[in-house]
Amino acid sequence: MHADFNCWVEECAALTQPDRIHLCDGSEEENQRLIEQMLDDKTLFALNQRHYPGCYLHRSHPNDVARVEHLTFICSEKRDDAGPTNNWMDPREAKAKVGELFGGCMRGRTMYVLPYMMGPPGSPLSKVGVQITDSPYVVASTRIMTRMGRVALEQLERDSVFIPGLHSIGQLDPHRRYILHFPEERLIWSFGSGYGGNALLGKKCFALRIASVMARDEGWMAEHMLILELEDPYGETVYFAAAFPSACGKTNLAMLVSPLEHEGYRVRTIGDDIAWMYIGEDGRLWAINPEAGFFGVVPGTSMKTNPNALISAKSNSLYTNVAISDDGLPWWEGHDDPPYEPLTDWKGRRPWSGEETAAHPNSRFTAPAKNCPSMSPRWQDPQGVPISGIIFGGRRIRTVPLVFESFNWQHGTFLGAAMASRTTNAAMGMTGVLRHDPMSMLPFCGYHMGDYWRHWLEMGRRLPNPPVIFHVNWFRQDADGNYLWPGFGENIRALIWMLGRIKRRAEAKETPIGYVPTLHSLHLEGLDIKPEVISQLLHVSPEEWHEELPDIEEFFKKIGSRVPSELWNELTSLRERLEHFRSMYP
Ligand code: SAT
Ligand code: MN
Repeated sequence: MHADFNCWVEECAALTQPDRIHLCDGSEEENQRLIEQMLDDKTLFALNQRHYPGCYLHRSHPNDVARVEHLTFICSEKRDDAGPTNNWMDPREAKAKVGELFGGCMRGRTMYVLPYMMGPPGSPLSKVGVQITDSPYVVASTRIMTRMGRVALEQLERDSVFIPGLHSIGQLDPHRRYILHFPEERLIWSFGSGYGGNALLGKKCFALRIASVMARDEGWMAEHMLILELEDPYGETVYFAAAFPSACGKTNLAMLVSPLEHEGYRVRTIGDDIAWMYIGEDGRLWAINPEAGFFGVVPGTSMKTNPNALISAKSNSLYTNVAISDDGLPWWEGHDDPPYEPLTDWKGRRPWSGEETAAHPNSRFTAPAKNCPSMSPRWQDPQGVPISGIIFGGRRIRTVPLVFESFNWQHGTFLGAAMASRTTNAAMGMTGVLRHDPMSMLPFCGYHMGDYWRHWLEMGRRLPNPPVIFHVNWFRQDADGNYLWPGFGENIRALIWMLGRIKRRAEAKETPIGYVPTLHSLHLEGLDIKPEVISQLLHVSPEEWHEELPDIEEFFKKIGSRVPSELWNELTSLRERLEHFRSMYP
């Protein structure tokens, strides 16, 4: 093994003073031993092994149920390089302050060393991480979410480069909780939380925050995007990458069950959360899914909304913070069955009183991707898949049509930069408030947002054959607050229109915001929806869009002087197009 690896382990051991060190090989036996141990100390509870073989419930500390954006820091040398959307801490100060918390924190505990690989073996984009942790739950989760153990060690032997990450659950004290990223050093420190997004360092910390910095420096992209394959009736496939904020349906879209399968339209999954993308020799953008599992939101998941997710989590999966029946069946709000009786709620209270939700709103399943019936045969292709369309979306109740197409890459980048969404339970804090979430990367971009946008524009200039950029909104409501669009499987109708645009056969109407489907260009056969509703869904109101402008302007001003002039120009052009439209159709 390379010296750096040993240095890293020794350095962490010297700091945290564990009683034992265990280097994880990722094997079945090792996993079984850990599970036994967690069952003994009640970190895990077995689910009904007949219906859910190899599945377990974990109850987190009740104050440790989501990402903590206010405790997440980018510790770049210069404050300005973290930008106004990130919390910043001076790297030396961070190391002193949090180093003190790490000091001796693993006394009496085992320190696990997890070599893991992000990306399929043999991919030019795959990268190794080595996470140190004192949480067996994190070990078991990382084994599902990444390629952990032997493959990663082999890769390390060939090429000693890895991203180090140090994690301890500490005392799970929210006042002693820090998620730190050192972008120049490519280092991650996470203290005081066992929750996925804070503790599975391969995911948001490495594959997005650190990787976004590496991608900027090396000329590729690390994005908060699902990747899906759409097959059409001619058997041709195209690939989309889609960015939606956390808990806005990325997993559902990636695993969509087509209501038009009899016609030959079908969706398959490549990934549900993160895309690493590079420019291929053919001048197209190619994407891999760096992960090997799903960390999905449980509530609302049912045979109706996402059967593939349910099937994925039927075996060898972890459930965190769901409710459970006496015979070990998991239950959550939005389950196909009515609540089992008696039910034990996510905090372990039996019977569930019904005062609070039985499952935590951000309860999660951690499931191996290979369990998922909709995985594409190409999901582990080392070259990745060529992306023909990029989709941005969020939760918007008004203003934003069901689907529209940007005029070009620069305009599409502007759409991504200006996007906003209502907040969800995936992070601690207020839910349901509209906030800007550019490219759904607000909590995940490891550097200055203005520079990130510049990188997007730069990538576009370097792509002879760029994907077409679209924007969607499944969440538009009527005046009474009813959703206008059925969503879920029917979202394929928007995908089919996008495919038609890529293949230059679908019609569109040019509007000030971009190309919007004409009524008849959407494939709506078999869908019981009134033409008036479709018109409402596709409506572009210049007044409503005009009201967005000050907001976008204010957001760009907040990002400051590093906003590329191209995006300011796009804002000006949008304003002019809206005004022109209003003067023509007063
Ligand atoms: O909680 S995670 O950060 O892992 C998932 C998400 O919020 O997107
Ligand atoms: Mn996510």
